[in-house]
Amino acid sequence: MQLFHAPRACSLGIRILLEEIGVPHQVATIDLSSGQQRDAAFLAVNPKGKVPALLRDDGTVLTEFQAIALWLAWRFPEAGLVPNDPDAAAQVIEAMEFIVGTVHMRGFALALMPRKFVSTPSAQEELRAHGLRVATDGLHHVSTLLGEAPWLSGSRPGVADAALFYVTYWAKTLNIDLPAALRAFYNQMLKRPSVVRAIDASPS
Ligand SMILES: N[C@@H](CCC(=O)N[C@@H](CS)C(=O)NCC(=O)O)C(=O)O
Repeated sequence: MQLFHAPRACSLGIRILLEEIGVPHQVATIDLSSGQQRDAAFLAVNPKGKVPALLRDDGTVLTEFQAIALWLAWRFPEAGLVPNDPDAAAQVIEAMEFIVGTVHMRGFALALMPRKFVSTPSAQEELRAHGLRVATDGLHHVSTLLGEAPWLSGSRPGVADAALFYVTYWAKTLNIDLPAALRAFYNQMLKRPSVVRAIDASPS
């Protein structure tokens, strides 16, 4: 398998899942800052011009964080990345969808790159502030979902935790004050060999 990944991007979460599973894989680094995601070679892999994209051993490509994360969880059930019980699994998927669909796409995406959406400096500032509010409120919501538990996905970090890690990683870079439960989560994740390998192996 080959993961198309960009340093510090949401594909970091998929990289962590591949490391948690321990499956051999290659990583192709896409330089988003130079616009490599719009090069013909990458658009041939993912016409949407986004990471993560996962080239599987049968030659097919899977895109979208949640689809890739769940495919990995189901393809490698021994890794325990999603609960077997349908009710517990649905709750984990609900949390992952909220983190990716809302905290990332409607929060951090606007806070980090307002110029992609509006052109004037004042509109960009307004959008940045709005994105930060959505991201911060969303992180507080996820913190209540986590409560006293160490992980969102069950007895070990799984699909929702991989998503939570990359948004808390972004929160740290923006100096957002994390709720205590998320600070504890983040610090525990940083101790995991999978996370150390995924971060260290990412050129910055
Ligand atoms: N809905 C997609 C979003 C992926 C996404 O937004 N990826 C960003 C990096 S975090 C990207 O590739 N951005 C490049 C661009 O938009 O040009 C998913 O869940 O995988």
